[in-house]
Amino acid sequence: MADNIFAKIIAKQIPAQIVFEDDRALAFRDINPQAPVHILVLPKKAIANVGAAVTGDEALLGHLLTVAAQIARNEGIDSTGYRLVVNKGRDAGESVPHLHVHLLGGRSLNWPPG
Ligand code: DGP
Repeated sequence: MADNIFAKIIAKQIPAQIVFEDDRALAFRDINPQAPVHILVLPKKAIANVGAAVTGDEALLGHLLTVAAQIARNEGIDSTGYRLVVNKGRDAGESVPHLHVHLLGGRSLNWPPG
């Protein structure tokens, strides 16, 4: 198992506010929310970042988006809108080496991002 904080959350070794789980994905509230709704959607498979995804991961990557959309409906932000963000590497501010999709909503979000 990869030794990072998200791998430990997936393994239930450390707690998180989980909002969704199935055999392929886990979603939980971000510890440092940047919006009223800020949820991270992860594959259970250890993929370090989007650049490390390989042929065969396509369905899993698509699953993360449909899970995020379902969570947005559950959170009541589908009609007002939301943003999905995947940070990759230093310039994007990626801080945890396990692929994760940020689901942000519940307020008006600036564009372009900083
Ligand atoms: P990124 O910068 O894209 O790698 O985003 C990592 C996010 O993970 C950041 O918004 C804070 C969140 N985070 C880091 N450690 C923890 C943790 O232990 N628990 C939870 N729930 N979120 C965490």
